[in-house]
Amino acid sequence: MHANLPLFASPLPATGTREELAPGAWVLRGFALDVAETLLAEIERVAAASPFRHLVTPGGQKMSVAMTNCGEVGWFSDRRGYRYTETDPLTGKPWPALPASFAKLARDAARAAGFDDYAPDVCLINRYEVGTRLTLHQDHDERDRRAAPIVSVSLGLPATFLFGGLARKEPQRRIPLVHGDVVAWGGPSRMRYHGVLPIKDGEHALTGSRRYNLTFRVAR
Ligand code: MD3
Ligand code: FE
Repeated sequence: MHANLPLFASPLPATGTREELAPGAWVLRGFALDVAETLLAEIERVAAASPFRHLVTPGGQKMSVAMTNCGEVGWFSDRRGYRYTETDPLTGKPWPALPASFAKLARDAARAAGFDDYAPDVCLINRYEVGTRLTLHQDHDERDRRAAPIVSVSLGLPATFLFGGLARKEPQRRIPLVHGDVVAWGGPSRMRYHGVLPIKDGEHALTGSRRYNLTFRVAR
């Protein structure tokens, strides 16, 4: 034990720990830390081809999270509804390919959470500024929704993740997520309600005043 360890408890579990929040829902602390700079550089490349944009919900609300995608399809929303598309409606071109570093991280993380041979066909990239939030929702636009897990990677500013139940009204746990944390949600947790509280003001050495989140899915 180091002599200068603080006497107060650390507010977050240490890097390298693995916690099962509920059956099939795993938090892998710091799992993406050593590839974070590579992931951020790839986000820049993806966004140079398919820029971040604020999508409009079917109800006509502009989302405060800015989004783009890479992979065989991409998640999209407008007044006509939520759906996956093969081309980026903004550019008319196919979504940028899933970088090899993304595919490897998603596969390794899924395996660490007990899901073998994970091969996502899409990565939705969310960009949060200070104050940006994501209201409570379920991810139900994927064709094969019960079989494959979702893997999510947090980069940059910290966030408080809301982890609810299978009904919107169930109480939500608050899970702090920091740079490098990975979560994998499959099996009986795949359809749980979830969201992100407004991002607090701050600065991160690699992302400035932003948070990025990668969510890998098997959409079709
Ligand atoms: C729990 N993104 O893009 S990822 C989303 O931090 C989304 O940007 C959040 O929710 C973010 O749809 C949270 C973690 C996540 C994703 C899907 C889940 C958690 C989940 C599905 C079921 C339960
Ligand atoms: Fe979601």
